[in-house]
Amino acid sequence: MRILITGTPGTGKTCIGLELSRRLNYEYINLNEILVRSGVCKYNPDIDTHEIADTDRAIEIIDSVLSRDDIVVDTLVISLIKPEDIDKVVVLRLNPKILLERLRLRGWRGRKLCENVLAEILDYFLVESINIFGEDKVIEIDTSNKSINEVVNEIIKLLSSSRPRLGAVSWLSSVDSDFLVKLDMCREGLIDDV
Ligand code: DAT
Repeated sequence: MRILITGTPGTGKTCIGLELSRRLNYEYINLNEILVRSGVCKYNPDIDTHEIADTDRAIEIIDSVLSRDDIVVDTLVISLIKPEDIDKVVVLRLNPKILLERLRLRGWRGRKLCENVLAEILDYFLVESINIFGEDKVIEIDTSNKSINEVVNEIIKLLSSSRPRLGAVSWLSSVDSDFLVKLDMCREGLIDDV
């Protein structure tokens, strides 16, 4: 089986992907790292992020990575992946307030920090995953206040179920509007922090 693990930065893709691959005896592949190391990305200092600059070469690399079987692929780059190459997509979710603190611990500030927390609130990776792979393949997991082992147990249980698992969270209805406004102002550069 080829499993994709995705979600906003800081939701636990690397930790959970590594543990999931160990438990399933699958190979763990960090696709973001492979793409950055292969030189197809360009660093954008304005948003302090690597962006894909050579799309054709990136697709070639992704195709070659996905020619293997029994893999857990950790990635933020889902738009270049062919849906037929993936069996299941695990989308990790995390309470935005916990995510904010985790990303702060990483040293993220200002626009980059707020943009990512807003992406989590607005279900960005969930919506993208459903659009690209179809809801039958998507498993959405709320990781908030759960250990890595608890999350991995939940994923393994859901992988063997034929039913999709969506609607795990609804951050937009639970965050207060003040917080949302501040995040948006920070993303726009109007304030330095939330
Ligand atoms: P990602 O790969 O999505 O950016 P990560 O795996 O690097 O995320 O995890 C980000 C940080 O959060 C890292 O310090 C480990 C911690 N973490 C991950 N999953 C966790 C969990 N379920 N409980 C507590 N901390 C967790």
